[in-house]
Amino acid sequence: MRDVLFEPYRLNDKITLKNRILMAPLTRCMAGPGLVPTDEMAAYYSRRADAGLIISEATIIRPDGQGYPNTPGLFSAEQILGWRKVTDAVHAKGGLIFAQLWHTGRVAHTFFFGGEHTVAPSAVALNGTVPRMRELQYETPKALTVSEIEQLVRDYAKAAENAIEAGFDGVEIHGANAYLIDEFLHHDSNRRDDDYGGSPENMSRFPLQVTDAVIAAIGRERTGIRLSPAAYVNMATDARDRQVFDYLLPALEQRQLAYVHLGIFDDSMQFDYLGGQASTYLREHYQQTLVGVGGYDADSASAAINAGKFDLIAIGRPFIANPDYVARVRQGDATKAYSDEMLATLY
Ligand code: FNR
Ligand code: 8K6
Repeated sequence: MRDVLFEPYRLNDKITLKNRILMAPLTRCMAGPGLVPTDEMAAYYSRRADAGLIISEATIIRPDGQGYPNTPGLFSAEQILGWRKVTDAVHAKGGLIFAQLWHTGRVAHTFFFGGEHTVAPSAVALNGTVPRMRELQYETPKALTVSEIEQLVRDYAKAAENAIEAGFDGVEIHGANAYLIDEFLHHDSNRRDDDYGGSPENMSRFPLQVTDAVIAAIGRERTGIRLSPAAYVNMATDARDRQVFDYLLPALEQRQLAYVHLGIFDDSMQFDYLGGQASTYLREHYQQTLVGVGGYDADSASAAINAGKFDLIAIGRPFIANPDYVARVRQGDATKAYSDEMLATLY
């Protein structure tokens, strides 16, 4: 039954994966000064190069996108050179790697970039404090002007070009987990009454503009997107959000992306307003390549793929615990259990 995981999978004319196991994007907060990827990061990713596709840890597109310490960037020449070492190391072992492009929106903090304010669709603050830096209270963001939104679209496209220059095989737009793009897609964080808010079409406008700009920069074959139709973290639930994703998913389907990737920690969660699991909802509205994630092991992932629930599986925490995750599953060996203490080192 697990055999399905080891079948090659053709994403499109340009990219074929050697198996269906993706390494999920995993923030590790281990970049060096200047948010430059390190040699240790290159070694860490290359140890996992037998994944069908590695998605990098979320990587900020510009300074005011930073919401956690030492997260890598893709906006300076030094960062591009640092990533080049990572992509070279992964390619040398026959792997493929996409960069996850990130702006944290209102989950950013001026502490990290020394600016005057954070930015978001609307001036609605997140309640709470930055994880592991409990003294930092989230700030009320400045609502973006239309010209600032247009600049952000250009900045995503530039980061995508930088990713290709750094040797990445493509990019995943981080449109999930209550960060900037997702903030446009939910009523809790988007209270705008202009062309970017108030209706499913308007709330989808910025995510689609970013997608189109990235496609124009690097091609649809090299562009994926991660989405969280369920507001499950850093966001209040609003049943009207469902209509936004009902509109967005067919619009993304028309663009024939490399894939759509669910963003969630536990895909067994049920959401009334989505009619059940988030992955089931996505499959009902999106027929092209879909990546599932969230609490799966090799058996449950194979079963879900065989049942047509999604086409590829992303594995997160087990990949932190087991650099040789793919080999272990292939051989039927036991995998080591993940624990949070493992985040302290980059093995
Ligand atoms: C994550 N996750 C995550 N998601 C994302 O889109 N970008 C990111 O940078 C991160 N970073 C991150 C760090 C850590 C330490 C964890 C545990 C998780 C979410 C991750 O990609 C995945 O969706 C979840 O971990 C659920 O999958 P698993 O771990 O159950 O296989
Ligand atoms: C909530 C969904 C978004 C997922 C991003 C989570 C960010 C996790 C931060 C991980 C922190 C790792 C800290 C490592 C400590 C290093 C100590 C030397």
